[in-house]
Amino acid sequence: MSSRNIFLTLLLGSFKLIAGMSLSGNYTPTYIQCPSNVTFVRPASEGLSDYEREWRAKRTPAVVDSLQSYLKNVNIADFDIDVYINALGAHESAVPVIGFTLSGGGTRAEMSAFGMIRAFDNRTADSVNAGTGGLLQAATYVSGLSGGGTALGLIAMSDFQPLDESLEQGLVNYTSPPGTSPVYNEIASKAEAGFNISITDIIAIGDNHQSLQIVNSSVDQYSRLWSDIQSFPGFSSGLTPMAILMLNEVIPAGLPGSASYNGTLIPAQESKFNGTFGSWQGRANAFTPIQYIGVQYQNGQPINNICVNGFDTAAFVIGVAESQTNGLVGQFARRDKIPYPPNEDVLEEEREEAQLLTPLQAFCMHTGPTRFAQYEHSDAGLQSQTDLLLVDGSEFWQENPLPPLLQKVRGLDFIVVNDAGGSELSTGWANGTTLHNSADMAKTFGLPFPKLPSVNTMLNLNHTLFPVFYGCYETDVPLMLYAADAPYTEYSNITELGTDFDNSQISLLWNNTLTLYSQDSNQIAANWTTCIACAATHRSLERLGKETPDACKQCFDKYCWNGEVDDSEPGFLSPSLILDPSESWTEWNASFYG
Ligand SMILES: *[C@@H]1O[C@H](CO)[C@@H](O)[C@H](O)[C@H]1NC(C)=O
Ligand SMILES: *[C@@H]1O[C@H](CO)[C@@H](O)[C@H](O)[C@H]1NC(C)=O
Ligand SMILES: *[C@@H]1O[C@H](CO)[C@@H](O)[C@H](O)[C@H]1NC(C)=O
Ligand SMILES: *[C@@H]1O[C@H](CO)[C@@H](O)[C@H](O)[C@H]1NC(C)=O
Ligand SMILES: *[C@@H]1O[C@H](CO)[C@@H](O)[C@H](O)[C@H]1NC(C)=O
Ligand SMILES: *[C@@H]1O[C@H](CO)[C@@H](O)[C@H](O)[C@H]1NC(C)=O
Ligand SMILES: *[C@@H]1O[C@H](CO)[C@@H](O)[C@H](O)[C@H]1NC(C)=O
Ligand SMILES: *[C@@H]1O[C@H](CO)[C@@H](O)[C@H](O)[C@H]1NC(C)=O
Ligand SMILES: *[C@@H]1O[C@H](CO)[C@@H](O)[C@H](O)[C@H]1NC(C)=O
Ligand SMILES: *[C@@H]1O[C@H](CO)[C@@H](O)[C@H](O)[C@H]1NC(C)=O
Ligand SMILES: *[C@@H]1O[C@H](CO)[C@@H](O)[C@H](O)[C@H]1NC(C)=O
Ligand SMILES: CC(=O)N[C@H]1CO[C@H](CO)[C@@H](O)[C@@H]1O
Repeated sequence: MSSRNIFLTLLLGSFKLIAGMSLSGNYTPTYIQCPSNVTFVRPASEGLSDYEREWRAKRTPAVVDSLQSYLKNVNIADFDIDVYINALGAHESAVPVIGFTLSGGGTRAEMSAFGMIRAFDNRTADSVNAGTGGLLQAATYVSGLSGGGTALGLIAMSDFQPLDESLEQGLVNYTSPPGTSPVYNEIASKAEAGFNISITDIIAIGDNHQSLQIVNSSVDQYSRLWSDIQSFPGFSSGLTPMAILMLNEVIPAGLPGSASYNGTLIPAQESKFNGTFGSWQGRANAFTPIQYIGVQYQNGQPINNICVNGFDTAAFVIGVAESQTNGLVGQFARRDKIPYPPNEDVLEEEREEAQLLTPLQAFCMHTGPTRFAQYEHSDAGLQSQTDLLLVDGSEFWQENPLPPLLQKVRGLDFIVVNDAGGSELSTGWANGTTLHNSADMAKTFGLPFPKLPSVNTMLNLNHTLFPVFYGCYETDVPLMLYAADAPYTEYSNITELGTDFDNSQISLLWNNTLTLYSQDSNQIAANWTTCIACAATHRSLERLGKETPDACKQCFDKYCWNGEVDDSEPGFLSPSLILDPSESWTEWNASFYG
């Protein structure tokens, strides 16, 4: 993964491999006869799928067990954990539903996303000592988008193996491989089999080859499927959270709903483990099993009963989710909003030389067969399409994959929003704009969202430097912990396209994230980690009709936004290291990369 600076090199020359190479074919889907016992498309209006409901029934008792040990470690004063845990045993519907969202933002967001998962993992001794470890084990959902989706892909495909182990085993590997690599055979083979090839495939193969390995196994990483996750021991027994990727869809040019010649981007498709692919709102309003997304359906059925197996390789699915992060050719989907990148001519030449039939625009996003043609529950425009165009989840001026976790049918009580987008301020720090974008989208779709302060207020009250809670004093919305990436022990505003980090640099960046989430083991903010536990259990206690513990009331007073407004013009955010303000960015930069 993360070999982004070699992207162009690999792109040029890649398709020349098509002629005369021996093709391994592992990444290539194959045509099969459709299984007869599958419901190919189901309407979103049916609510959670049977599978998700069954999985939740397995996850819930594991969440209760995990909460018990997490709460014992955190210790909320004068709160009887055993009484609470017993109450949950008797009232399953009161068990808190906790989720994490991992933002986009390229390599920098990947580092932050890994650091966040690690910071809440009870298998990370530092995190347990700092008072945050264990919340991951109590979480039900993790969603990711773009860079955060890449990180989540690795994590989920390892069945939530502890990240320190993945780092040690070389799965988290940010060392650029030398020169061009022969893996492009894989793409050529897929093209020869008649599938459209796009930038997504190149990213899939170029970026995801290390992270999808199984250490000491001969299993080919490119043949591993996204849908394999449903059979992993941790996931299938309800011991790890469900991972969800957020993608975006483009309405093809010339079709109803597309306002532009170049296609119109629309949001919030989701693609989640075990399974399903589709959207709750927007246009699909339906879901389809991800195993069978490689062929066109009509009216909810594959045409001529022909299906495709192996289209949903993990590399490819993650590739779609991160297809903007390549930086050089990314953002094509919104080319109607920004100028073409300068290298378009080169791309076009390559495409022609390789005799790819895919038009350039389609080449720049995944163009695949639609599964919603003539499907009565989908939008009329989508029903009339033959292809579905998919792009990076971040390409809708959003960075935080919140929509999947805001769905009322999932009933989220508490969401930790890890925002490492870094594109808002020129220094690479956040000002809250993309969180507002999520709130706007939620409003459009009628999804619950806590009230937010304005961007100016967020900056003036330091909400993007120190994590903060939203929604504590509201009902019917999930409580939200908003944590923008900020410099605690390291200037983590590294470039989105960064590569070539060794393991010790990665560890330093992960430590920055842990320091943020634990507020340096509560040294920066007294009782902070207690407050996370308070927020995680708050809605659950409300459902049980229990009083909010005094310790929680006190910490909410300190760390929840209480409606205070300061809309004055904020100063420019260019913070020093919170733990060591004397170390300038220049000094840090020299020593970190030195
Ligand atoms: C469908 O049938 C196949 C073959 O009998 C079986 O392996 C598979 O689990 C079944 N799938 C479902 C969704 O029941
Ligand atoms: C972490 O949590 C899981 C689930 O509650 C538990 O089984 C496991 O023993 C815990 N591990 C550690 C190291 O605390
Ligand atoms: C990381 O990737 C580089 C380049 O692809 C490779 O040389 C190195 O062996 C990998 N590191 C580990 C620990 O696997
Ligand atoms: C992989 O194999 C090597 C050499 O036998 C061994 O040292 C290492 O522990 C193995 N790694 C894993 C994760 O099994
Ligand atoms: C579509 O992209 C082309 C190429 O950059 C540009 O000339 C054109 O203005 C775009 N169309 C719209 C409607 O934005
Ligand atoms: C490939 O893309 C073109 C549009 O660019 C589309 O017409 C065609 O149906 C696609 N083919 C497949 C196999 O998805
Ligand atoms: C916040 O970021 C957005 C997006 O980059 C920018 O347009 C806006 O001017 C910024 N506002 C402030 C107050 O920093
Ligand atoms: C914001 O943080 C800065 C740096 O830590 C501090 O100097 C300032 O007083 C804080 N402002 C508020 C309103 O907390
Ligand atoms: C991690 O950060 C903490 C501050 O929270 C610091 O005390 C510790 O030395 C750091 N660890 C490493 C390995 O840098
Ligand atoms: C931390 O919480 C404890 C228990 O509620 C309380 O006694 C103490 O005053 C709090 N400390 C601060 C600095 O708020
Ligand atoms: C990172 O942030 C610091 C201030 O916090 C700033 O001085 C530096 O220029 C930023 N680095 C980059 C690459 O933007
Ligand atoms: C929609 C779908 O693929 N559901 C599958 C999820 O995983 C379980 C367990 O492997 C299967 O039984 C379901 O068919």
